[in-house]
Amino acid sequence: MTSAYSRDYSRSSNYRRVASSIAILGVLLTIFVTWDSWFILSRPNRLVPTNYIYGANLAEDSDSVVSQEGGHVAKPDHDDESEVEMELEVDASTGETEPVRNQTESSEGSDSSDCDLYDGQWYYDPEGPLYTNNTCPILSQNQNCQGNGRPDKEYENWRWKPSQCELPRFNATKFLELMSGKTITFVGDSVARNQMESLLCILWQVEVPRNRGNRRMQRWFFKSNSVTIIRFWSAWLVHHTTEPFSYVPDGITKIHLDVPDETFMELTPKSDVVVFSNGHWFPKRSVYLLNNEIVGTQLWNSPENLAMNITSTEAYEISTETSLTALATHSNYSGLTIVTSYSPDHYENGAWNTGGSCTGKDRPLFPGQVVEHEYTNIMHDKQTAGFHQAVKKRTNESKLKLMDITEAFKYRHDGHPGPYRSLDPNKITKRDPNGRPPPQDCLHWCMPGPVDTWNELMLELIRREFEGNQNSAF
Ligand SMILES: *[C@@H]1O[C@H](CO)[C@@H](O)[C@H](O)[C@H]1NC(C)=O
Ligand SMILES: *[C@@H]1O[C@H](CO)[C@@H](O)[C@H](O)[C@H]1NC(C)=O
Ligand SMILES: *[C@@H]1O[C@H](CO)[C@@H](O)[C@H](O)[C@H]1NC(C)=O
Ligand SMILES: *[C@@H]1O[C@H](CO)[C@@H](O)[C@H](O)[C@H]1NC(C)=O
Ligand SMILES: *[C@@H]1O[C@H](CO)[C@@H](O)[C@H](O)[C@H]1NC(C)=O
Ligand SMILES: CC(=O)N[C@H]1CO[C@H](CO)[C@@H](O)[C@@H]1O
Repeated sequence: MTSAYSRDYSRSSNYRRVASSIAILGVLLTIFVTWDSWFILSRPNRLVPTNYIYGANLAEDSDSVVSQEGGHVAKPDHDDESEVEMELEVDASTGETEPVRNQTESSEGSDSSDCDLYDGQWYYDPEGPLYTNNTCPILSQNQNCQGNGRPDKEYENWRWKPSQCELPRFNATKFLELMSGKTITFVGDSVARNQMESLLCILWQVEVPRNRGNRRMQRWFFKSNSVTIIRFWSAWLVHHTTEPFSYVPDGITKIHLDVPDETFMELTPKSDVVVFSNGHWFPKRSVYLLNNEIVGTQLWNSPENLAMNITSTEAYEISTETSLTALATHSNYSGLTIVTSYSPDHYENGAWNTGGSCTGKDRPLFPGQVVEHEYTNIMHDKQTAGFHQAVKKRTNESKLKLMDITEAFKYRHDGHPGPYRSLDPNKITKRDPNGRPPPQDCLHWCMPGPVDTWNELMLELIRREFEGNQNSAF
């Protein structure tokens, strides 16, 4: 810890570039920079009240984070604020857990090959990002923060340092070699797309892929090593329909929590790596079913369902277990499944449509500054629980890993587009005279930006898995 600290201090002072041959200034600078650039991320206990009713609290902000793929905007269920467009891309990966045959979980090792990647701190890296908005032609305009006029840039430079080991800078050549002849598939909502585009941008710097996509999915092929990257949309990971069911009319989404999404069951078993990322659509209006019976509703009430007890967060747990178990017991799947944990948003002092804002955040939070969001913590815990249940049910040779980014990314309130979510030259980027913030996206991540770290973590998981296998095979 001490050595890492001093090493990174020098990087930070580099960055600060406060020319100081004066000793006293240097000392002051040391104190300042040290304090400024380091965060010790402890893992606070999560307080999850047992009798908390989420639905009511979420009625307002749930839709804010919900959007549809392809730029369509999910309309809020209430009338105001329809101008706020959000696309959601959320990754949920929590904790690195290695399933083992006897269903115990691997402990966190202390050597560098299996150190806890999610316990660490952010530090300023003067080397800068892996690509820029000008060198990646496919990044979504909504996450092209620099291209959309965001004035500050420092958020592109903060990198993640696990306490017990190094997280190497993404090596695109290494990734393509490890994935040689293989397919990696991203499944989830707009946060999954955020991560997939980040990966494409990083790889684009060494090789321009061929676009082999179709209407069902995005698909990119890297010829050098025959690597395929696929992404398709599955916001709940389970079967859903809008057709009338029982007393629930047409148009309301019915989510069958115990039936895996048929599209991903068809497409993912052939993959070598599957990356899941979702969660942000659960606050949307919907009706939950188990065994073809209505067991809960979200933002939709009728006299029949008042006593039902499956909330949006429980629905997340059940659907996570369902979808992961379906892969972990599939007779033809032997891949590596990586679950990106729930991605925290940063609407401060309100929700997306009630004055919540991340405007003007230009650096990560300091230790102790994180304001815990109950919903984020509960979603993380529910997802983690669903993950562990799937681990226990696993029957095939596949591997399940939780990429637990939630805690670390609570510190990155600076990493979102904020008001810089479009090219629109007339967009409002400042608070109005009454102090109300402009419409903004505090959920998705700028590219380049913190989301690139997810792929560095993912590469490390893949490396441990594939290199480990190779070593043990010889
Ligand atoms: C489970 O596996 C671990 C690690 O391989 C081993 O130490 C432990 O004894 C096993 N437990 C049972 C009940 O087999
Ligand atoms: C990239 O960002 C810069 C501002 O940093 C901007 O001038 C440029 O137009 C952007 N390029 C693209 C392709 O968005
Ligand atoms: C990246 O990986 C390649 C292939 O494994 C290796 O030859 C190269 O040295 C690596 N580059 C860096 C900067 O580590
Ligand atoms: C919901 O209620 C049923 C019936 O009372 C009970 O069996 C079930 O455990 C409850 N589920 C949750 C998540 O509370
Ligand atoms: C597994 O693959 C075999 C051979 O291609 C196929 O017949 C079978 O239906 C597959 N099983 C599942 C569950 O998809
Ligand atoms: C290699 C292996 O363990 N395959 C199993 C995967 O799961 C299916 C269904 O549960 C089993 O039939 C396979 O034997």
